[in-house]
Amino acid sequence: MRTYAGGVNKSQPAPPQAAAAGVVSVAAGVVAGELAAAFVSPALSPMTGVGSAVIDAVPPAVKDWAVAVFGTADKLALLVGMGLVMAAMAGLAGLVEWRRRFAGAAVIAVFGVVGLAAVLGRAQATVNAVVLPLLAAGTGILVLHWLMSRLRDWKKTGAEAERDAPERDVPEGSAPERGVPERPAPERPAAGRRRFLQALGGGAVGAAAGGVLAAALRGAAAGVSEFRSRLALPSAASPAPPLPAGAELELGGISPLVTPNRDFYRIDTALTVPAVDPDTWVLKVTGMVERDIELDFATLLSKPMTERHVTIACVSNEVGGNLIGNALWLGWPVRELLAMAGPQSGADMVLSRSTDGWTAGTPLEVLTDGRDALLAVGMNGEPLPLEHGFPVRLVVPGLYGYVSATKWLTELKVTRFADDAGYWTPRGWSERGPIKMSSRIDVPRAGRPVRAGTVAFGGVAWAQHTGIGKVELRVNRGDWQAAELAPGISRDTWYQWQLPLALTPGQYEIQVRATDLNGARQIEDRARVAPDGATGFHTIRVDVTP
Ligand SMILES: Nc1nc2c(c(=O)[nH]1)N[C@H]1C(S)=C(S)[C@@H](COP(=O)(O)O)O[C@H]1N2
Ligand SMILES: [Mo]
Repeated sequence: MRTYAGGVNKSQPAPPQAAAAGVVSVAAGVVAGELAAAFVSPALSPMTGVGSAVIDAVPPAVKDWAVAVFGTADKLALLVGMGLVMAAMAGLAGLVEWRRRFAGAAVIAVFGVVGLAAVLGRAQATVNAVVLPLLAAGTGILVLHWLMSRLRDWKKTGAEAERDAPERDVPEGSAPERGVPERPAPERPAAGRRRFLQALGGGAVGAAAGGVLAAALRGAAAGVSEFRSRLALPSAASPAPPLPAGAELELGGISPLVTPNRDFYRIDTALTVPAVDPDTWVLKVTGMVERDIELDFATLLSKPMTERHVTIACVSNEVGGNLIGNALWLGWPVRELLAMAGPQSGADMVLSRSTDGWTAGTPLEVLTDGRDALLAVGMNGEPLPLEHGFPVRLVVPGLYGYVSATKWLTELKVTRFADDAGYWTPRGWSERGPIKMSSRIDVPRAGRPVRAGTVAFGGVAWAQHTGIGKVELRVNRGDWQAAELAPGISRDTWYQWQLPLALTPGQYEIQVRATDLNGARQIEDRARVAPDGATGFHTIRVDVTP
């Protein structure tokens, strides 16, 4: 009887292999999410997000019970419990997918939504936090689709083989007709089975290997994070002056004067955030120096520390872009370390190197001219976050990050521009990278309509190590109007500005420009970010509605 020609018999119960396919698929998805989190930032782990959400949601009585029963293994118990629930759901996903295509995918999508809800509920919800649960669910669905098609092929060929077997019976003695090619035999069930099991095994081994890698990466980062959270920073011998009154404008939507660490832009080439153990960390000063120096972390912390606000920026920051941030840095002036080493005459560059081999070439002059170029250990009152260079990084007022701000710092080689080049220089970026003066409109947000009347404009302007003297706006290329400029923290930081404008309904083009304390004006001509930083006026279009 051919009741299911070529297909799968839906009335048959789903084979147990379908459940196995579901479990392997979900495992692959979870591992994809965890691995991506381990690379991008452990704080984004979807599993941790869900686990934390469970902990938050559980009533205190249940928490007490869990601690009483499992003691310090309560977190482990939670993870094991989550694993069991997920495995059961995953098996179910496989079984229902067998019955109805996409039904299992829908179950996996529910995992994704739960993960999403968990990460969105946490304080540090960023774009990446949203991407990871989606990546995990997408991977799970793809793997499920792949395994189920192998499983269907196997079960189908099994069915076909049975069905076709009598037809292919050739009467004994009669040789196949010459010249007529034999009909290709349907794949034997054994081959289909082998192919499915290979796929299942491959998926399982891949997920396990990825899981081990993710766990190793997280383990290393966790050890260093633990050290970091216990670390007490020394107080500053030279504390930052208090913020001048009025430096922070009261204008909703403007960038905060000091950028919180969790909002601080992050740029680097590191695929995984380096986990540098401060106990074994040393900073070497080498090259054209009278004395090589090795400085360990405890010695660095014992030095008289300077604390300063410095606004650092990325050369890839577009006009109006957000690859810029202002933080309170704590560190030992790098000029003091260089003075101990004694640079030789002829040296004009310091090639700083990170633990992962990245380098920046900074003019020796800039590091020794008295500005607050720091071997920084603190950022906004905390040890450096791992992403921002823990335990030690360079912060140099006035230079783009790619020629100065080496994170996970491990070596300073005193050398010459003629002999050495930082990482980005041979890749099409300038040897020297002073930050170009620029200004930005933060409010109103570009593209967001505003009500007619008095419209508050505000933003930031920067000309590091020179300082901003004036910020002006113009409407539809009319006359420049001076904005209120808040007192800057120092010439090494950005300044806030604001200007209320009376606008009637219509469409407007608003532009901003800055002038520095030497009277030099921001460059109007547009330049791209490569090779040494963008120029041009930040220009926004504003729709004013009645
Ligand atoms: N080790 C290392 N340090 C680095 C980089 C890098 O790729 N690797 N990028 C630099 C660049 S281009 C910039 S703009 C700043 C950014 O610092 P942040 O991520 O703390 O904002 O770090 C600099 N330090
Ligand atoms: Mo950068």
